[in-house]
Amino acid sequence: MNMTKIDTSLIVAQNDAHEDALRADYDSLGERLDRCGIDIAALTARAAAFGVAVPSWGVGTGGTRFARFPGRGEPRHIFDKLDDCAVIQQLTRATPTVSLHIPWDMADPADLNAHAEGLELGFDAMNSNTFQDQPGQARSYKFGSLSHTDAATRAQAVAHNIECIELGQKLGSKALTVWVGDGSNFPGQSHFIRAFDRYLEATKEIYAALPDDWHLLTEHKMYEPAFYSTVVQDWGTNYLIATELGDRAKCLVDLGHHAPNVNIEMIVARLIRFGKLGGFHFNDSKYGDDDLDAGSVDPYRLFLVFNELVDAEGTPGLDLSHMLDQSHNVTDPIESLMISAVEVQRAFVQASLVDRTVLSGYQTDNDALMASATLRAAFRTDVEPILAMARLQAGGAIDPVAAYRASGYREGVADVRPAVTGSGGGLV
Ligand SMILES: [Mn+2]
Repeated sequence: MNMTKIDTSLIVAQNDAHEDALRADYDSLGERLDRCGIDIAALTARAAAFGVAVPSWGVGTGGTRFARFPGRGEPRHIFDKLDDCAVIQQLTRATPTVSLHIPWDMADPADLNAHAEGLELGFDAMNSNTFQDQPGQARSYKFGSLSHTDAATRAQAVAHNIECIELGQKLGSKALTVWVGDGSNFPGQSHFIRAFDRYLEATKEIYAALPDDWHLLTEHKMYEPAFYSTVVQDWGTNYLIATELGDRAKCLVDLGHHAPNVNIEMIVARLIRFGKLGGFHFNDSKYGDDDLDAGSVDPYRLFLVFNELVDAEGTPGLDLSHMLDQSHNVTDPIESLMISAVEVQRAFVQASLVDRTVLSGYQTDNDALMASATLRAAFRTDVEPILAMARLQAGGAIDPVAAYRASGYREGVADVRPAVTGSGGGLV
């Protein structure tokens, strides 16, 4: 059964209106790339094979700590969320998997599998939640979880993470992402060494429960919700954690979780070099952990990150989980996630255009100007015809947002999904 959420004939009709122009643009770009020795068909196949996971929490409207303005037809539960994720995949063909957040998405694994299978979706990394208290929870995370001073609270957080692994095993997931909000708001509130030791001890218990073919992805974040110190605050601490735990422990890089102006692509290269890069949460930011749409503020930085990833292709053991992690406050989440998935895919394809032999020569010769120009030449190349052709060939939409708007999907679900004012935001 293929439960397509958008009528296939509508997508075909939409594509028919754009196809002639696309083929002309594609042929023109193909000729240009051919002169550089690049086969556009091979590049299109690379684009088609690329995927980034949609976070289940992303399809709901986010909020800030000031307010939350609900959108129309917001998903009521994980099955609605999966439906929305299926729309994104159907139109972009770049998001074949969904990353679940527990307990927000807790449901019978058989029901989750059946629903996802019907939508032709898979499950990516599981995300645990020990940064807020859940109804009926015995112990509070107000003062931390895996690093809490109270052993029983740490044990509760460990048990929750193991529960996430066990559910994920039934869904075909292969990774657990752990982000904790643990930290302190005042100098002196927390003993840095003891808090980190408690975190390591607890996380080792989770690692011990990790299946052999899984990764444990730890995610660092400089600040928030704690504003003076954070237990897992930067990539250095994250690297120490992954090294202490073992080979299957890797670092997850959320693009918004660094100090302003930090050279993230260099962090990526360092982690690759030492076998500890595990994956990404893609988003963009201007000031802090803004969770804006990927590539919306600094597309060149996104390109430079992918420049490192493409350069490192073939590195033994490099097996990355790509996920979006955004909060949508003023846009339709489905539209934002479609655009963001395509932007991440675009950075990947642009980075694939870099002539690495030529670049390496400029680096050896210390030709800074031409080395930089080599990267910019790739970044400036408009690869939209490649992305659109990959979508068309896979049954997606040449223009995903236009097709989505023409489908009336949001209006349709708004009729059956009552407005909500609560539910989780998107701060992770
Ligand atoms: Mn994140």
